[in-house]
Formats: sequence, structure tokens, C-alpha cells
Amino acid sequence: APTRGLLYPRDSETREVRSLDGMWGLMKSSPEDPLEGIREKWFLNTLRQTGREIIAMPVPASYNDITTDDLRDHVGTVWYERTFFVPRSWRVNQRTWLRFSSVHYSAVVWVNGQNATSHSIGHLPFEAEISRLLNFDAENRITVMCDNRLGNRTIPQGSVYEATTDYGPVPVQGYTFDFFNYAGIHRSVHLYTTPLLHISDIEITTKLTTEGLGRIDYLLWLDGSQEGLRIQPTHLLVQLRDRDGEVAAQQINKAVYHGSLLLPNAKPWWPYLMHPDPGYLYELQFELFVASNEEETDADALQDAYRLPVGIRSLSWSNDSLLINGKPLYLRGFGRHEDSDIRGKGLDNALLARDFSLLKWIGANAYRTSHYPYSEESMQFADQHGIMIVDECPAVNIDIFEPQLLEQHMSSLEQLIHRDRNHPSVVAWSVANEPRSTKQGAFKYFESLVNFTRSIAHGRPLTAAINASPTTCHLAQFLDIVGFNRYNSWYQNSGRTDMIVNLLTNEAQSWRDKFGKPIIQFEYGGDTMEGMHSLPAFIWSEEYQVELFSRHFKAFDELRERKWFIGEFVWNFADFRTAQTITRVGGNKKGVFTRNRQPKEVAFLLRWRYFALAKEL
Ligand code: GCB
Repeated sequence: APTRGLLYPRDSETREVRSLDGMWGLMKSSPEDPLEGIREKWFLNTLRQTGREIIAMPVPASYNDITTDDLRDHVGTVWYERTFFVPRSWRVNQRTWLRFSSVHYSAVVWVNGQNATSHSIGHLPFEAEISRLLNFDAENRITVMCDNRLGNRTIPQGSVYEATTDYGPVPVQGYTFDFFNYAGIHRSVHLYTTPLLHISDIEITTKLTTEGLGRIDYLLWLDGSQEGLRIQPTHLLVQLRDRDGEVAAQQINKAVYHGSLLLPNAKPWWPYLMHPDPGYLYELQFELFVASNEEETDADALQDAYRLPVGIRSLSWSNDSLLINGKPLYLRGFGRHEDSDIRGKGLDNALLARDFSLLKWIGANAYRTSHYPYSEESMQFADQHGIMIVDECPAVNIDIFEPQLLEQHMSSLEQLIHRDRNHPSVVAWSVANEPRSTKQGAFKYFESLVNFTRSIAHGRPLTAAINASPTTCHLAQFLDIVGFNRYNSWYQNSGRTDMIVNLLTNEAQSWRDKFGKPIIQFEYGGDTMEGMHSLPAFIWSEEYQVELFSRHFKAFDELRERKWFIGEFVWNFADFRTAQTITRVGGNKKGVFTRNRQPKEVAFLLRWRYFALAKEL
């Protein structure tokens, strides 16, 4: 049975969705005793009863940058709480679900003092049915304990150690990855209803033949397993509607919940700038019917309805290329972060819309969700705009390879693929970023990880962003597309942009020679302070970023002649927050855009290149 909660909550004639976003209460627990609240059963009452300070905290948002005190660097647990009402109509013939789109890193959830669910691994949704926990005639209370600690067995890894301060020992969270470990309820919280018998999961696969024949295979899971429930569906009506709402294909199924729709003149899903109308989406409507209990009619009654946006396209790959609808792709993209001032990693629709405006302005056709799954809303945006996604799981910088970690790592990929497999924008799964893949144990670890992921990959190739070398890496041989990260003229040969072309073309060629797979550069770049100028170029200046990029472009142009080089990804789309280290000025400044999403000088150069590439291909 599929994991629950990975279907996006959408309203329909048979379902209601209510947002629980807004102001919640937040209370810190003592860093020295993070589980005190569990022992003391704080969830049984409102948090006010603890006598501690409760502050107003927006959801969704990271809690770190909201206040002016030490909450930013808090290690351990915080407690969230809010109250809500549900309409009485939800009591009868309905089930109510509580769904979190992401809480980082782990969460335990209570409703009216009773345990509802728990989850770990940030950036991924989870839900629970709470019908039996609800008061229909009185107020309800949700309590969430959120723990941000990372250890050897979390994805990603980290370690909590004790620092001796002037005020005594305090726990500190250590981690080696290069972005701030923001925490909290990062994405929306929803309540939604379904009928007792309902559609609980959907899987689709699409294909486009060279003759323009579209095909959608669908598979549904129904959930009606509640005690005493004996409703049997009479039939399933599946209708595919085009953008104008016209029915383009349909099917009626009795007793089976899978099938195929064929479209003679399908409008394909194309990436941005590959077609005048990129990101074409249909709406696939599922309607489940049951026998009516009204006596006057023998028409069946609508039991449940769910609508899924669908893009029709084929994705294939070989040892030389990645193809959409039979056409080889060249990816012009970015590594990114979900990161902004004040809200940290909290979902922000204004920011999301701005980011997609910038992606289109600059002519990009792809990005990698470095280094964790991005919001479901961003995946929907990518579908709509024809932006291709290399979808990365949260395994950044993993270092100690052990069985419990492998289990978590597999689970993160399973949840990610389950959540995102229906998106036409997803063109590859990235199983890791810069794992310490030269270490002992890496070979066996990645062999198991990749075998497992391949068995659930749902028609996408597997890749990773590697910083080891072709001769020492124990991961690359298992992948379909080999991606590498390299900071020529930044971490190596700082200041010397005159070494890039040689080093880069040689390295790409040796990845190719060793593994015989398509090659992508997933990261290159240099930190750049907006407004810092120097002629001739000097590191950290805008001129240096321009020069570093233009030498990379020269290398990429040589590599593109060799056909198997299929993509270039800048590090990074925008400046972002990191931990405090002496190599970072207020964060990582490798952005083409500032953290405020305004262009640095290099943005204009990149725009010129990306549009030129789009015309050529
Ligand atoms: C990398 C990492 C990325 C860092 C980047 C940098 O290799 O994958 O997370 O931010 O380098 O700027 O050092």
C-alpha cells in the first residue's frame, strides 16, 4: 500500500480543503533537555500551562530569523500550537485529514492531546486521519513538537556537540553542508476532507509517439478500509480536459482502477523555449461513482472527485543523451536554494513567482533542487512554465556509511519519488550531493541505494552531484547521468581564470572516458559581493564572476561539440544563508541574483548565453 499523504490536497465537489497557515504559538524547550515536554506531557494541555513564554510564530516560515534573540541558533525542540474549529458537516460521512507539507527536521503531532502522527526527514509531506480525534462542537488544538537536531543517522547528517561557553556548557549543532540548518513548519498545513470511500493515490505515466499519439496510463488506489464500510464503487469515469476545458479523451471503468487514454493529436509538454507554448498541461479528472440510495433514481451517485494536472511527454535517455519527445536536451540551469530574508526556508508564493519570472527572464530551462526536495507548489510552477527539474533528495554531504543511514536515505528517495513522479517537469532523480564517495563502505552503500532507487524510478534516469574525481568515486559507475561539481578558479587556482578551459574540458572528458555516460556540470561559480568592482578582475568582484563565467562558457562550447556533454548548471541562482564561517560574508554569495532577487552584473551575460543556446538547439 502506498504511503499516505503524498497526493496534493485539492478541493472538489466531494472534498474540502482548509488552510491552517497563519499565526501559531511557539515555545522553546531547554536545549539541555529537549525531551522534557514529552516526559511532562505538555501536549495534554495548552502550552500556556507550562508557564513559559509563548511567542507568535508565522506558519509557514523558518522560526530562526523571526525574533531578535537566540532562537536563531536554538538546538533541540520547539513546540508549536494553534486552535481551530471544524464545521459540524464534517462529522457525517467524511474523513478529516491533517497534512503537513514539510516540517524540518522531525515532528510529533497531537490533536486535542492525542498522538496523531510523527515524521522525520524534512522537506517531505506527511498526514494523518484525525476524524476520531476531533471535537465537532468545540474548539480543537494542534500541538507540534519540532526537533532540528541532525545526527549520524539523519538525512542529512550532522552532529550535536557540547561547547563550553562563559555561561556553561551548551549543545551546538555541527554540520558540513553549506546552507543554514533552518527549522520549523516550513510549508503549509492543511485540513482536508474526503468521503469515506475515496481516491487515496494516483500514479500516471505518459508517452508521446513520433506520430504525435499521446498516451496516459493511470493507476488509482482507493481507500475505504474503515471498519464497517461496505460501499462498492459502480464505476470510475476518467476524463482528460484540455486547457479550454474540452474533453480530449475519456474512459469508463467498472471494477478496475487502472487504464490508458489515447489521444490522436496530443499537445505535448515541452520545456521552456523549445516550443512557443511550453508547459502545456491537461487536467485529468477522476470521478468515482457508487449506487445511489435515492429511490427515485437509478443514476449512480458521485462518491469522490480528484483532478490532476498532467503534461504529456516522453522521456528517454541513452549513453549519450537525455531526450524529451525524442529530442536531445541541453540543460541550461541553476543549483538553487529555498532561502530568503526573514522567512528562511518558509514557503512564500511571492518569492516563488518572482523566482520563476527571473528563471524565464534569464532563459534557463532547468534547475536542480539542491540539496533537498522543494515545495510542491514550486513543482507545480515548474510544470506550468516548462522548467525541467533534477529532483534531489536531502542527502547532502553524507559521510558515515552505515545501514541505518542507508535505510533513511532510501526512505527519503522513496517519499520524494512518490510525491513527484507525476510531474512532467521531473527529468532525473539526484540521489546525493557531494557524498564522501571515495570512502570505504561507499561502494556497497551506493550499489544498494541505486539498485533500490532504480526499482522505483518511474521512468527517470538517476544522477548525482559528485565532487570526487573519476578515479576515486565509488558512486558514478551506478548512475545513468554523471554529474560533477567543480570550482575551477575559485577553491582551486583562485584568481586564475586562465586555467579553466583546460582543466574543465579535461575533467569532463575523463568522466566520460571512465563511465561512458552523459555528463553534466552541476556546479561552478565564485562568490561575488554585489557592488564590489575591480578592473582587472579580482576575486569577489562582479568583474571576476563575469570573467569566470565566460571562461566556463568557452569550455562548455568545446564540450558541447562532443555531444555527451548535456548540461551546465550555475552555482547558485541567488545568494543564500549559511552557517557562520570565515569563508562566508553574510552567507554564500555565489548567486547570479542577490538574496533579494536583483541581478548582479553576470546575470546579463548569462542571459545572453542562455537565450543564444536556446536558439541554437
Ligand atoms: C558545493 C556544494 C554547495 C556549496 C558550494 C560552495 O560543492 O554542493 O552546497 O554551497 O559548493 O559554494 O562551496
